Amino acid sequence: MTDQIASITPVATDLNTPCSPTWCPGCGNFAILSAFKKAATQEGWNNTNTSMVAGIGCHGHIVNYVKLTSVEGLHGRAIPVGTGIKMANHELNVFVFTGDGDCMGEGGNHFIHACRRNHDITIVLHNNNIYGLTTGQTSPTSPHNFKTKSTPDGNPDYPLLPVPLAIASGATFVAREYAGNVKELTELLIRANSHKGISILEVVLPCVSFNKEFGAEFFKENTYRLPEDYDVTDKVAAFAKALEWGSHQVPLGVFYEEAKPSYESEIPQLQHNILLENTYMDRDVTGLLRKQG
Ligand SMILES: Cc1ncc(C[n+]2csc(CCOP(=O)(O)OP(=O)(O)O)c2C)c(N)n1
Ligand code: SF4
Repeated sequence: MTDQIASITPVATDLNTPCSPTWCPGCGNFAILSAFKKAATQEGWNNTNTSMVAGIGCHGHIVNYVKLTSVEGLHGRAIPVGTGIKMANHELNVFVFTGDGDCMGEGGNHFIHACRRNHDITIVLHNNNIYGLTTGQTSPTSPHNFKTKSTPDGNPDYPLLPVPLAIASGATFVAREYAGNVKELTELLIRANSHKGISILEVVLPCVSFNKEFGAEFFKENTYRLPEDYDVTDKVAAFAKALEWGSHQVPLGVFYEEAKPSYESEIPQLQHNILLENTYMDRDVTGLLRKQG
């Protein structure tokens, strides 16, 4: 951020806010909050250099518990708010926190196009495979035959898998972590933010109140780490790994990474200074608006 804007923005001295989390005891969102605060403290993310955006859902409450400049968008619309912030000031670190309902349902279109455009932002997708805030309905990532109050006879739909969708849509950094692995998640948040281009970080987490199928036990028993010799630049292999989901078969780690110019780095108006500081000529546009006769 430029000196002028920094001088009028008071820097938060710590990341705590007066709000206490209202999540259910045992909710995986606590671990994501903890990892994000650790990463922010380590990297010096503060309210002059970092912005948080969240969608609507339990995940979205995270913005209330970190003292950084933030916006809680409409349900499904967190990503366009995040890309808008990045366009206005591309020097900011921009984190979008979204849920499986928020991002894969109403926000699905935004997700695909943000991946395709390679905006230089980080999307943290809190995937608990259910609508938590609205008290436990089937979401786009819920498994086939999954029973919830909205599908009491079993989910007739098949799930969307965010990792292969991100890779297929053109994302240049795609990873998955379990919320309970706070150390690894902290490192991934830092790595995702330093990647130039879009970073999709799917964080699988328990919703202890409404999803009894994917609890901490499930993730403990069924996740494994991608091996050290795994080649993150091999897109075809990444896609095959990304399709793995099931018993003893949920890979964690970085699936895919590609060096490619970010959207912002290719926009001419962003090459000299941030858009917020551009001066505009006072143009007379009445001729443009006049009806051609
Ligand atoms: C435009 C709009 N559509 C639907 C809703 C209702 N709504 C609020 S949160 C939510 C689902 C949240 O699920 P998810 O995004 O997975 O987040 P979680 O609560 O599980 O963190 C829905 C459908 C809304 N608030 N606004
Ligand atoms: S309903 Fe689920 S996601 Fe929401 S706070 Fe409770 S445990 Fe967490």
